[in-house]
Amino acid sequence: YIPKENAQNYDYLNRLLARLEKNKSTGVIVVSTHRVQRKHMISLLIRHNFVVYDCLTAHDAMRLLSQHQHIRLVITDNQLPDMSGTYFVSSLRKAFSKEQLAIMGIAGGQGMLMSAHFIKSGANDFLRLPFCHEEFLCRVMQNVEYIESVEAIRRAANTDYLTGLPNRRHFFYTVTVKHQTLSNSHALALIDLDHFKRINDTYGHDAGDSVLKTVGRLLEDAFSEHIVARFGGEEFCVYFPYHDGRYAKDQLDAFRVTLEKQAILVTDATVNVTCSIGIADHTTQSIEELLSAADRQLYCAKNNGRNQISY
Ligand code: GH3
Ligand code: MG
Ligand code: MG
Ligand code: MG
Repeated sequence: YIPKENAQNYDYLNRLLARLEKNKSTGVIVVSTHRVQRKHMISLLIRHNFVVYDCLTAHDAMRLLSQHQHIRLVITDNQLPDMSGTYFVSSLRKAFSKEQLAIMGIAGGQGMLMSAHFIKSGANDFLRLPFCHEEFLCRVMQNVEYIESVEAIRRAANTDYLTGLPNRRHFFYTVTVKHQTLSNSHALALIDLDHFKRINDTYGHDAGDSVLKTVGRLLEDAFSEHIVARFGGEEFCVYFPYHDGRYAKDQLDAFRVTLEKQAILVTDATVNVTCSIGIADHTTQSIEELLSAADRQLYCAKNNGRNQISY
């Protein structure tokens, strides 16, 4: 729906087109027992490219949410066959925060407090029936865009800007969660590039950056089944949630040889770089303890002449 006053505004139209493209991968659930009103909302959403799920009960909606990752918005009526809309909202909030999933309550009639009830139960928004198309769509877009911008901020906060790998903060978060749910063996490897300062000094900082990107990509390719992160500077980390140090050592030794042989193209030269690796494993240790043990091993690898693993 393009309002007349925006028909000649190309900036607006471009944004709208981009939005319509994004909507193709955005799921919206509509829960209501009112057939006419439900079909009406669904047809508006479909016309705007959303992937729409048509639900009669709160339980149907909950099942869909557990099956599909791309749902960003739930629109719910207040009178559902299995529970009230506000109860449904508070149940959803136990599993999804306001930043993960937007919920919009809808209700008609004289009950002026309905909007407050919905919002107190955890809804992001409320729309009174009967609604006008444009307000409905504006609110839908606004709620979906809110969830997307929180996702974008979260992604940026968890990613290392240079290499695109998870950063130290994200690494700790993922690994701590994994560690709590696992009792099997696990191992951690710290990988530090050798004499990296010389690369910066000889070829310049941009060349150093290219080398870091290449090493990040090589690590990502080699350890895609494990958890790789850039720890800071020229230091990377691989966590093996299901394996011991012996396994990690074999894998990393192969990586060490690959890296040693790899000619890395920078602006007008090719450079070679080696790395030193410290590995630690122990089921009973906390991640912090594991990390300092790996760091001690890394120190040994450096002291013993670099381009080697210490375990
Ligand atoms: P060692 O073998 O003992 O590890 O020597 P090294 O030179 O690798 O270690 P050192 O800690 O002395 O120097 C690390 C260098 O890494 C210094 C710093 O300028 C460089 N560095 C850290 N982060 C970046 C980055 O994001 N980009 C570039 N180009 N260089 C970086
Ligand atoms: Mg150093
Ligand atoms: Mg180094
Ligand atoms: Mg270092």
